[in-house]
Amino acid sequence: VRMMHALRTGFAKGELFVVYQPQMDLVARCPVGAEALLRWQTADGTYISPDRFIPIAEYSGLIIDIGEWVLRSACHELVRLREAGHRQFTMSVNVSQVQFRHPYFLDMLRSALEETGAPPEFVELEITESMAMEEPDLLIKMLAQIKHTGVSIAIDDFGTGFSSLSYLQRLQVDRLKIDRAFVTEITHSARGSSIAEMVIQLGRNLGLSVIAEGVEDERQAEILQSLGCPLAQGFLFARPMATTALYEWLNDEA
Ligand code: G
Ligand code: G
Ligand code: MN
Ligand code: NA
Repeated sequence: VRMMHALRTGFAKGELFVVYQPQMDLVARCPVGAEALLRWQTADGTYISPDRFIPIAEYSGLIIDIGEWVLRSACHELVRLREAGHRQFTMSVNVSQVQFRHPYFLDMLRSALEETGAPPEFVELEITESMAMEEPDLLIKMLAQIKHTGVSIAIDDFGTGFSSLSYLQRLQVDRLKIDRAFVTEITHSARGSSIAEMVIQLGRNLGLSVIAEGVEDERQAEILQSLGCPLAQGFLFARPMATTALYEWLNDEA
């Protein structure tokens, strides 16, 4: 309850901010997009992890306003990036289950796009695999309506749930994100790459984009590339960054 109050006032006081982690084309080794990630630094300088405060934002309902603000911030940043010449750049935004079920989610999405001028075809929403498995009928309907706005959908933490392949085929999603745990395993054992390999193959068979997350070293990147994984994200390439750092990083990459 105390953290809920602190989060509410912290959000009002502007203690929350969004950082952006670049996503890379593994072959060309160039940035093609970014994931927006929420951060909270309290007035006394303490960082609180989203793993701790997002659940609180969810059960208190604060996630509705916070999530809308994250989406708008990310859309706004996408527009700025395009103005700076990054015209093929995509922007991914995490969406919580609570937001997704909210009756005004689609209206919120449409007005965020309209009011920021962000082109929907460069905006992606990340839903988790566990979300994808609850209430399939609602989900299928929602995904169809989101598709209609032009925004694409990625399944985050893919491989950690147990969605069946036939179910996945029915979902209108565009991208699978290989969970960090499976990327870490790649170099840890002889069969360590089997899940990553399976997801990459699955993506190819279903015509979906695939991105590996949590890539921390060159060996992981090389193996992923050799397995045909087109995209990657992780500390090897860049950490999540505030916008000024992101622009500097992009200039250095160019
Ligand atoms: O960035 P970091 O690894 O600390 O994020 C921890 C978790 O918080 C991740 O699972 C990430 O998806 C989630 N997260 C980060 N930003 C957001 C956000 O804006 N909305 C939601 N719903 N989850 C987020
Ligand atoms: O669940 P989700 O994929 O949204 O979480 C993304 C989180 O993973 C971000 O909070 C980010 O800080 C973290 N992250 C991104 N790249 C790496 C990495 O290479 N290693 C580790 N350990 N964490 C990472
Ligand atoms: Mn994510
Ligand atoms: Na993830």
